[in-house]
Amino acid sequence: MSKYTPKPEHKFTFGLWTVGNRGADPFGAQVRPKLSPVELVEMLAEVGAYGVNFHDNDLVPIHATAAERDQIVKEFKEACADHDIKVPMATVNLFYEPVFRDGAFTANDARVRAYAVQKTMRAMDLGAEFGAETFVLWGGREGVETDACRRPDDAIKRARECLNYLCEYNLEKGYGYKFALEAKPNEPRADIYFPTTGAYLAFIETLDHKEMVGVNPEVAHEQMPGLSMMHAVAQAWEAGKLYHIDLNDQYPGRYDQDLRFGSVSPKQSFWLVKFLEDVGYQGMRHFDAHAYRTEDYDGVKEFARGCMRTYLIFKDKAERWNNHEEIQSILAGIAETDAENLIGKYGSEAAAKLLATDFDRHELAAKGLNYERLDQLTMDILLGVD
Ligand code: GLT
Ligand code: MN
Ligand code: MN
Repeated sequence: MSKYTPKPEHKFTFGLWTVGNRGADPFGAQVRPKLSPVELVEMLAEVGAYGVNFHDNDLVPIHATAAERDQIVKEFKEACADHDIKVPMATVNLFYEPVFRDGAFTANDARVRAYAVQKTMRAMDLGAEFGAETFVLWGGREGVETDACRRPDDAIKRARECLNYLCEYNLEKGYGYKFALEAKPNEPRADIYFPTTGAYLAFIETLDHKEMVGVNPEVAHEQMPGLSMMHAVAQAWEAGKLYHIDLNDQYPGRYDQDLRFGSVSPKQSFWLVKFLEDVGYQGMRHFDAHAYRTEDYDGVKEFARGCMRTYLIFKDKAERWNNHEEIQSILAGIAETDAENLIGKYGSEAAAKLLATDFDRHELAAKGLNYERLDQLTMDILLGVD
């Protein structure tokens, strides 16, 4: 067993919609045959994943009768148990059906908003049957093509009303879910509300049960507009709000590509993995990506294995980075030692002392920082020559 072999403790998960993606895009039809949820669980077990996540309708078709639903749930539970595959996260599809063409929680028609809340409550019931602890909400349709349709602050108020309602339902049912809100700037809408993880972090503070709600940042969604995923993740982590993460890859400035983790931006992916490992993130490492349209299901397995392998390679390299003598000595040289004395907590005396201090800005600016060397040492590790 190589050190890059996935193990349950790595908490690698995939959505049914990821390995089950059939390669359709806006310009072309599906290229892979449909696999059932049970077959997908078998595949995930084969490649060594820890868990599987699903939208309500990935598992139970929207037109299923109550009896069909129960049968599907029973079979899927058995498959998960037989293959030791967990269901750590559940979510709800509020974007596919035509009824959500104007949004779900933010739609102008109050009946659509109510239907969206009802559908979410039922999806929460479904996830709870599998012991899911995180409930992701991605508002893909919560946006506009034209701002003539509503004031964006009304959309925010409506989203808050729905979230508050769902938190109460969570409490009343005793489900113990943590909600994880997933941002995306655009696609499928021209503009989506709450376009970044930072926007959601600010919104969460305005909720009735903010302790129950965090974020689910996705690499592709931060990198589409050219932002740093790692910085978004760090802010979420520092705020105690990193409840889930969607790992994949993306060329900036393009449509949402959901490419294999690490396949486009290995350096940024390395910093991301290093961050998660350094801070001791205990949550799921969920790959929200899919295989190229060129692939058959062997290619899909290659894709899934590749996501996990790349994560583990970066984890290994992060350890190497942390134990690298020269890197550590450069870091020690740039570490701040006496910030406490210089700034510390505000007080009249301390402020007077600070105002009276002489700083030699030329001397401060003259000190080389050695970041070029630091970065090249990082590159050497990443390129496998150190
Ligand atoms: C959809 C989207 C993803 C979300 C999923 C959860 S659905 O595939 O592109 O980013 O995480 O709703
Ligand atoms: Mn995406
Ligand atoms: Mn996602």
